[in-house]
Amino acid sequence: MTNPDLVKKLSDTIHQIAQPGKGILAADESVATATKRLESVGVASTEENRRRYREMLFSTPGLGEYISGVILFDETLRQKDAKKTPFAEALKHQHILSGIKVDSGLINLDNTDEEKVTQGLDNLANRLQEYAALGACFAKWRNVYTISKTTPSERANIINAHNLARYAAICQNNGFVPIVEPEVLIDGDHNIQTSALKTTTVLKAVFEALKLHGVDLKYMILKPSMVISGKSASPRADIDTVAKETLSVLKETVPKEVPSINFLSGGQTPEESTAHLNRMHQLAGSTLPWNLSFSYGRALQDPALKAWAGKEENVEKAQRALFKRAKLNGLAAQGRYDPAMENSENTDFA
Ligand code: 5MM
Repeated sequence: MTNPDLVKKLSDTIHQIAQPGKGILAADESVATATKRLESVGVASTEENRRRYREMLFSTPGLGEYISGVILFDETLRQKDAKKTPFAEALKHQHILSGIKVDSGLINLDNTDEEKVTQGLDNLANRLQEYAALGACFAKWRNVYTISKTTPSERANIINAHNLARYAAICQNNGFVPIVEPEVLIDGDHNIQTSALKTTTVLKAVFEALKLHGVDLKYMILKPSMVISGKSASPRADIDTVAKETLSVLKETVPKEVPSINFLSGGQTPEESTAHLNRMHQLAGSTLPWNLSFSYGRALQDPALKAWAGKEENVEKAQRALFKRAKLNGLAAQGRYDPAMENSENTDFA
């Protein structure tokens, strides 16, 4: 990366996102996923209800104390709050940067056992120019990998790594910091050692591809899954083991040039994902080469979604629930969380 204007843009964005004690709110659910989430609390997934839900989240007082970036979906980046302020601008008033999900989802990868490949490279540079005009400065692309005896296959691993790296290269050359998200799914009954092995293979392929595609590691964010037992494994590894195994895999695979690692929550409960992040900091102390934080979707939003349930009279309660998770994760990102904090009913707004 030699163009000084691009370098300045990318390093300013990284600097703002990777602030200690702050993380990213992933609110980039596509219409299909947003529909599932809204219907789970009895709300019809109309464009207006999706807008109202996102307005409730983004207008949480003091959110910018613990959240430095929000990832949006295409529809949301084009929407405005009730005062007709575009969401990207409203977030800016909260000192929060706007990001955009640019992948267009998953399809089956031919000649594999229904493994997935992520689509969305077509026309990406042009789309980024439009997203920049709408106020976004970072992007996200998610790959998914399933764990079984035969997966991730070498084919799925390599193809997905190259797509992710091409996306990252296109982003950087258009002034966008890429969030590189290889999600190894929690589904299955595998043990944590299997998760460690498979996650290592995936991350190694991703960093080889990033190198091959000339991606400058200083201007990207890695959004990995934690190394964790499968959802239906019994017994499941405890907090200490998840933290140790995750740190060990990251130290083996992630170059120190990467400025920030922001985990996805991937189906962990809100409390689990906070405790795991916190334990990693407590174990590592100040020895980590990267900022280590969160980019949670469900683990930040679920309590707020349930409290809101589509009703205007619940907005403040819902915002308090989001603020509480943002604050506790902000503390966890510095190793300062204590599970006893979960019991404080009224986590005050800033
Ligand atoms: C793995 O999902 C991402 C992180 O969210 P969690 O912390 O809940 O795991 C999330 O950003 C996801 O990529 C978006 O919700 C978009 O998902 P869809 O399925 O709509 O592409």
